[in-house]
Amino acid sequence: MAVRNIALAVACLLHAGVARRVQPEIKPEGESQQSQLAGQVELTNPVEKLAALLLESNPDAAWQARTALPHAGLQQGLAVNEPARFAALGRQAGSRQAVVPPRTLVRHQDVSMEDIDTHGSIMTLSRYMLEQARKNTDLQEMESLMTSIQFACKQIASLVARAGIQDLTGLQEGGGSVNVQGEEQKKLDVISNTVMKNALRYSGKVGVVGSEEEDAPVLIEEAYNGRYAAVFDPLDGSSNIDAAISTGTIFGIFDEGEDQECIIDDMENLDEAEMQCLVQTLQPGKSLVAAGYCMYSSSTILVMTMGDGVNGFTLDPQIGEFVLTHPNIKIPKRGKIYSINEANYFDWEPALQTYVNNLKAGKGESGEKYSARYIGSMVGDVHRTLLYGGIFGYPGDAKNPNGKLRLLYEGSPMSFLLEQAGGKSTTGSQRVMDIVPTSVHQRIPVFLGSADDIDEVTKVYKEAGLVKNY
Ligand code: AFP
Repeated sequence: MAVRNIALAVACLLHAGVARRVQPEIKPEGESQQSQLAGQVELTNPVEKLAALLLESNPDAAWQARTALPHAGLQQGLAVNEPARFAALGRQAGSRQAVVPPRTLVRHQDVSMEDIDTHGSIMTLSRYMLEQARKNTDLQEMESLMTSIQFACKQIASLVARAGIQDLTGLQEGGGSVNVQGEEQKKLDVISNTVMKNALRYSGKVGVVGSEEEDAPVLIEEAYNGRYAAVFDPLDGSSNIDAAISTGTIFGIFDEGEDQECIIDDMENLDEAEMQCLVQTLQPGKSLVAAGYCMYSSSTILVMTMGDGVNGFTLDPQIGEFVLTHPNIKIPKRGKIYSINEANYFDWEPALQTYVNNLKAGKGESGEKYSARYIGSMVGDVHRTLLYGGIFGYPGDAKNPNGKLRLLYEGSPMSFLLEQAGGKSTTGSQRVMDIVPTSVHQRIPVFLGSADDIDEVTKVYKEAGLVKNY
């Protein structure tokens, strides 16, 4: 903790511009660095004094403080100043070696001002949204909404990361808590739903939310009511949570405009007409104005589209911000991976069985032998598909003719993203984005991925006469 405070103090002073960096000239090998530096030191400003004191009182802490600093420029500032402080304090050259392990020594020539400036101009999600809103004033409300969504993602990421420590694994109420779809709720399903719902509510931009964990759409009270309708799955893949495997939040945003209004007397006891009104606010995927997911994995990644391409932002835990790491994602036109729960093989249509067998044997259209990858968390499987290409699917089968995935908060938002990245999405015979929802938790079969892979599976369905409209 003390080290962190020291680091912060030094960082603040450096950041405030009080640091005058000593630029030691690096002389040929063999010449004492201490002698190079001694003549250049003036302990005149606060940061130099602070650094000198720090090194004098606790060289180890100073070293740790430097390594704890998140900013490369600041690290460099200390690294450059360290030898100077030692020289000024009359220490021996050998003691510098003891404090600064050579493997991590940052030499000032290695980091240019351009590098430091680049760090200063990181494209965070907040900045990205601000810039979009500046270019297009229609997006100003979306900017506020995305601020709330990214905040919820950070909260859920933190909960997921600490689930094993904070007793957040396992079933809600020790078991027996079941959502409207008959699925047992995990503790984190319920908490994540509240986090997401509150974030959307207090954004003041959302009028109605539809969630996997809510029986019916929830109308936001008038004080916070806004123009958008939001649909989400707060913690998709939560059956993986106890094993610390990837999970994610999926969201989609519809623009309802100011006109659509449902008058609800009692949210707890909706009558049929009120229910219909709320359901009507939920639309086909092609009406989405934004969609995305947050993936909680080895890193937390937020991937989103507002209908003009797909961008991915990685949460930098050192600064607590989502940083643009995957600009303008484009899915490969054809992949070599299929991602499908093959345990359902014997319930599939024979045409689908043949299609997958062909992929495995290298007898599909591409002639390539495919690899299988399946996490069982749609967000993780779709994220990999987006980056590497191939096909992800949860088809209908003999037991579940409509498959498992939900149209509103899984199929549609993911299809929007995939299409925006140059991929495609189908039920096998119908574009997912065209399907008008008939209920909040409607299930549909989904195949999504590389354009050529989806064209191939669509052809298989067509040739087998497997045509169905949802
Ligand atoms: P859970 O949220 O219950 O873990 O379900 C995850 C999911 O909805 C989706 O993320 C997966 O792609 C799919 O179900 C996995 O289903 P199977 O376990 O039947 O393969």
